[in-house]
Amino acid sequence: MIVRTLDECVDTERHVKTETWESVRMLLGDDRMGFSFHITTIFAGSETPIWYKNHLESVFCINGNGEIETLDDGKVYPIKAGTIYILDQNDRHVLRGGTEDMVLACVFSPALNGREVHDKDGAYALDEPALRDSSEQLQTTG
Ligand code: 9YT
Repeated sequence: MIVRTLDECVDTERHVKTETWESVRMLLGDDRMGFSFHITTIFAGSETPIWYKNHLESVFCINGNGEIETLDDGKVYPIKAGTIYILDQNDRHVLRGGTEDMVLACVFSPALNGREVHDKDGAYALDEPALRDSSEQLQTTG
């Protein structure tokens, strides 16, 4: 079994920061689960175009508010604590932070490897290198 805490992962290699969001990647490809798990914060008032061509993603809102627009049909869905959205069609979308930061629990399949950030289309490549130092995996035993 693997046990980690959010506090142990914050401000390590697992913590990826951009202008509109930051994400703490608590479970990654080298854990060999077939999916990754992240706690992501979408900043209030921000807008992020995303198109995960290579990944499926499910996103559960823990706190805050915002909205998601699916670009193929122009539909806008509010997001608040308790909402899940499931990108089962590799849907092109825009994620907007609301009046406060939106805290999300995200699952990606296949797993991310560590340091991915969006490319020009808002996608992650499939061949990103894994985190380099396995001693930073913060695995707790015993
Ligand atoms: C919800 C979402 O897709 N946010 C962008 C960041 C992503 N969740 C990640 O890399 O952790």
